[in-house]
Amino acid sequence: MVNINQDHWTTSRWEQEIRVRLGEATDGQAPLVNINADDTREFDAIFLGGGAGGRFGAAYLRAMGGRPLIIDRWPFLGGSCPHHACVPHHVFSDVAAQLMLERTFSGRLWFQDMQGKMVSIREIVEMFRRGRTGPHAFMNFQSKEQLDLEFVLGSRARIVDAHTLAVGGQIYHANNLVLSTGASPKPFTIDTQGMEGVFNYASLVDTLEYEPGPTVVVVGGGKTAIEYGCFFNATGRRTIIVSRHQPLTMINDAETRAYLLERMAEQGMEFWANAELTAIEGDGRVNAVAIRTISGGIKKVETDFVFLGLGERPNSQEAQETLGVEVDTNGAVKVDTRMQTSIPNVYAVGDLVGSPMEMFKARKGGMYAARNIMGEEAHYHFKKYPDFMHTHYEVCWLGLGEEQARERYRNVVVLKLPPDNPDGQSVALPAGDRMMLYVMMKPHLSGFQKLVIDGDTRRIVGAFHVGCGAKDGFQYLAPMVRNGLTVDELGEMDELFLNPSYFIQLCRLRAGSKVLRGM
Ligand code: FAD
Ligand code: KPC
Repeated sequence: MVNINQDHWTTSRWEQEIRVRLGEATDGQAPLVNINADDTREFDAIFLGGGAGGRFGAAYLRAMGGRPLIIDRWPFLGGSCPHHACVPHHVFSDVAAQLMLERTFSGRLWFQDMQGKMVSIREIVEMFRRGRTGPHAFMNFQSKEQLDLEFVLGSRARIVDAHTLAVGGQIYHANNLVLSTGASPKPFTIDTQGMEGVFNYASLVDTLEYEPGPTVVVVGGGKTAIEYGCFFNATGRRTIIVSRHQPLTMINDAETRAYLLERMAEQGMEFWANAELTAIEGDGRVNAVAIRTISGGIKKVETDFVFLGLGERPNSQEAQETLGVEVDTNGAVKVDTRMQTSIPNVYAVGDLVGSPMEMFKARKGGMYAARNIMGEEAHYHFKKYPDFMHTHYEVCWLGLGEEQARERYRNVVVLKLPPDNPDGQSVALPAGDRMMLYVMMKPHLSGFQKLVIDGDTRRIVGAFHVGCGAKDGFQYLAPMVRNGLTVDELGEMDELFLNPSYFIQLCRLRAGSKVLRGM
């Protein structure tokens, strides 16, 4: 066992180490141990899994004066997010947005002619695979040098009991255990074992070694399916989304959904809804799939690339078998508002405790577990949250959609851009950052935004944004809306004009009237 506690590696040194370790099989390697031998205290908690939940939980516990230990099978901290989830998803979504711009203005201004041009998926995946060790290295550097965290990395841990873990021949004890082992892609109903050419978000970035052909079939209708589908489409490939239900149901406003679906169709996306992939054909490598369509007939599609976006399943099996923690029907570990499982001194956080599987929930769950372990009584009351996804655009939403608001309030007022009018498609608004070329040359692609208001109380009850750059704003808008933000208060704010979301100025234009009117 090599203890690197007294070494102070730079990010470059970390990157070098991680690259070597990722190139080798994880099991069988000597773990990377960073333990302060001079600290004789018992660990307050072992965090099993050093992803968003484990790392933030450990950092918080340390900040409170406690002693956490993180154990992770990967040679880096940060977990799925930088390795095969949020970070590649954002790389691919950036590529999709950029390529939509290139294709829309193909041959105009300085844009190259993109007619019939297919961009390499493999090159983009390889670029990410090389680049991801940068964020990995920073996570280790920050955790050790700035957050003063102790950890054991690069080797799978085995749960012995509620206070004990075994890693690489060593035993580690702690007063508490925080399970933060995340989730994995859900298996498909069809057995795809040994069939090359079938990918999920993890295997895509870890194993793609060939250039996919001109047709991509994506299975699923959730965020990952649509986001990755838009990326494949933007590379110039025919992209068919096969979903059992209607796509984009997570966006709870019909007009916003319609705007997105129309624009995706314009980019060439094909939605085969109420359909099912029934067979994957090929001798060791996929060459075609069979799809039962909405009409009940079976259609065969030739393809060498199938992407499964079926959602995730919590990695709870080992904790269930060894500790007996209670899980729900989806395999999510059951926790109370203090993040305690059914077993004393065992906590669980992050994707392991079920949906929504989002970074903020994993990180905050870790923080609440830490506070409780450190003797506070702290309850995580999960609230409605702002959400986002990518198509070729960035899409943000919070609160009630217009239809939901009309069911609840008798006087719903809507402020939106572009406005309803017979030439609606040609209105060059909203006009915001990264959308200005569309504004000038293809106005109907310049985005969509909508504020839903209860006209009687003048309170904002919902907000929707399609375009680019509004995500930051939505983070801060959400708690204000929860606290009763009114049109008048929003109209008082100072906009950084031109800004991606026009909510402030739209509110100011109407706030003067006692009886609110829409626009
Ligand atoms: P993880 O980060 O998965 O950490 C679990 C850790 O446990 C891993 O490091 C693993 O190595 C370790 N582990 C498991 N078992 C063992 C064992 N036996 N021994 C040792 N170590 C073990 N969320 C957002 O908020 N924004 C996004 O843009 C976003 N994009 C996403 C895109 C995709 C494609 C996917 C799939 C998810 C995305 N998410 C996004 C969700 C986000 O990635 C997760 O919510 C988050 O990573 C969960 O963190 P976690 O700590 O619960 O799990
Ligand atoms: C590099 C980066 O910020 C994305 S990965 C974040 C992992 S963690 O900070 O542990 O939630």
